[in-house]
Amino acid sequence: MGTENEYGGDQIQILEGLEAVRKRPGMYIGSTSARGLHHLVYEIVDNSVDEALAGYCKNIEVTINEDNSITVEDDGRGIPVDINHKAGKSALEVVYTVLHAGGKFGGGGYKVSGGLHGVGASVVNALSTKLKVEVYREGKVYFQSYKIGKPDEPVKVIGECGEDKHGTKVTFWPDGSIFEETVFDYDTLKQRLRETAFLTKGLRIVLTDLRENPVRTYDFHYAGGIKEFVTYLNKSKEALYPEVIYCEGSGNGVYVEVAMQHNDSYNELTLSFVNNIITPEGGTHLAGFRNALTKTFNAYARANKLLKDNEPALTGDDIREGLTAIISVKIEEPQFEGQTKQKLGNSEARGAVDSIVSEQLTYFLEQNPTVAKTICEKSLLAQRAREAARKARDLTRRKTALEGMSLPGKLADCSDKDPKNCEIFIVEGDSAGGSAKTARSRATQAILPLRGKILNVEKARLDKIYGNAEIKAMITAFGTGIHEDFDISKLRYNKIIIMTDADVDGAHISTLMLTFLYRFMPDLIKEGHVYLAQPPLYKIEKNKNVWYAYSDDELNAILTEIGRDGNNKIQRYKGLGEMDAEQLWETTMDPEKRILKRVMIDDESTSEIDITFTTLMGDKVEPRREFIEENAKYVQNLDI
Ligand code: 0RA
Repeated sequence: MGTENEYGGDQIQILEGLEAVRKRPGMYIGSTSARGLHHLVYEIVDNSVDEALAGYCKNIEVTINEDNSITVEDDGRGIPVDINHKAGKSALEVVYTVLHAGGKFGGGGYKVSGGLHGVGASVVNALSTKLKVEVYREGKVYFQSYKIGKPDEPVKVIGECGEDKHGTKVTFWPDGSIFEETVFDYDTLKQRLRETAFLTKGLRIVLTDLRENPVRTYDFHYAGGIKEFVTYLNKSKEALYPEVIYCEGSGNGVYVEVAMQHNDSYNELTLSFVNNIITPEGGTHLAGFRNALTKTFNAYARANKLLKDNEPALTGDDIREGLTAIISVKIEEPQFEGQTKQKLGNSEARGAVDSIVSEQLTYFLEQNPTVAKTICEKSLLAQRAREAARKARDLTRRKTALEGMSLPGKLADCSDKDPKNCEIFIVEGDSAGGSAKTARSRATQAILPLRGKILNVEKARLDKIYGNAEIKAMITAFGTGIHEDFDISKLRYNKIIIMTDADVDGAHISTLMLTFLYRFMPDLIKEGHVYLAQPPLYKIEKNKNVWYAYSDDELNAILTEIGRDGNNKIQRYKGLGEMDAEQLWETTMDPEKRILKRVMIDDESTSEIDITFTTLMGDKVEPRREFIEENAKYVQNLDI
């Protein structure tokens, strides 16, 4: 260094900027958990995606190196290296050291980095112990390296490359004193990079993990963009027609792309994006889409006598039953609203999406009358089921109003009426339910035994779901209602604990339960109220001492400690029913001793979660077999 700038005002500002990032990393990347760690990669990749959106970059390679550093290389124009006169230093250095410098060069175009955390390269640099960048431009290789965001030297030329080579290569080492964890997860990156590739038609993204032997690698490249995204999301479902409906156009300065296809399930999966950033809470673009869809299908159905004049209009819910859709808009200055800034606010997006979808969907339906008829018929069935479900629900509501809150007969409720202190165990089978009722702490623990397997909501329509006794029992016990009636402030228990046998059947029942909760009361999961109990797998006895082991590893550790002589009596628990009330309390229910696993979902993972549930619970066998084979290595103790 040793330039005059070192002590100049700019330099001091930069150091203050980096210091601010390191003091409050959460403000810049959301958190310092594994999620924040992975955000570093997305920040760097998003810069390269911007270059792709500008039309200059076709390939991005993301590599997890053996030492757990990350390298991102693109074949864009290369970050400019010439001296930026205002700053008195290389533009490259400015990009990596000045907060919010991204977007200052070039100008124009849509920027991915305008998004939720889109804070850019300087933040990644500030949160890395080391960062190196190489730029390939005009036959030269430029280089700069940094430690905790501070350049080691000015940008210099370190070699030559072919005249036609161009691009940027960055490697960074996340700072272990900032992040709770510094190990990158291949599957997390894979999922997000796949999504990015779907959203950027034609861009190739290659992910490689050099930590594994053999090396793992995945190549994402979708010429069809979001059309292929819809096909991917529907892969474990039965599509109702072969075409993916696609609308594209620009209006009000908004570039709009929509892709959609119905499947034979009863769930809607609509994902909306702004500048490649997912908007979990939707916003104006989603509102415009929904309006166009409802309007267009009703007009078509009426005009073609699929819906008679005296019949009520189809609702948006009817038309969206079984719909998988992607809405992707690009805007120069997106405005994010709502508490978590996950909702698009730009009003011009509503009109743009509405008019482009209305016009192109109307044309599509006219050109494809068979598809149009299939969708209208499905919507009419949904309308009838919804009507039947409404009647069933009104009946329950009226009953509740007349008789007051009538709790299910099988529920052994707790005496404390303050939900904060209360928990409910959903227990597999009447016999385990009996032990649990004896074992529990009556004041705060309620027990609801369920008989056998609950209904698979993935394969049932609303009216049937409302008629199911086990499901009704849960709904009334929880107190929240479901769907549009759902009100979390009425929740009667702070913890909902699913307690099943530690075997395949138990795992199946837990999955059915989670499917129900995810589809009908997702906020219970999102707000952290849902838990899985962990009953022990083994009981070990020796000289009147007792140990419990919750995994095979733990069993081995205990045996090593107490000695593997013939005097141990080891018991393998096949089910909750084999434990007496006292054992069940000690091992699984006592808040002081038990292990609970909290079920968590991430707003950004909606598509993978949906795929997991439909793969596990839907009709198609082949995707399920593949899923189980792929994941089998992560599952221990499935059964003995
Ligand atoms: C602005 C202008 C130019 C390139 C870039 C930005 C650029 C930034 C990044 C970040 C990661 N990869 C990138 N690739 C390119 C080029 C301006 C010019 O060549 O005239």
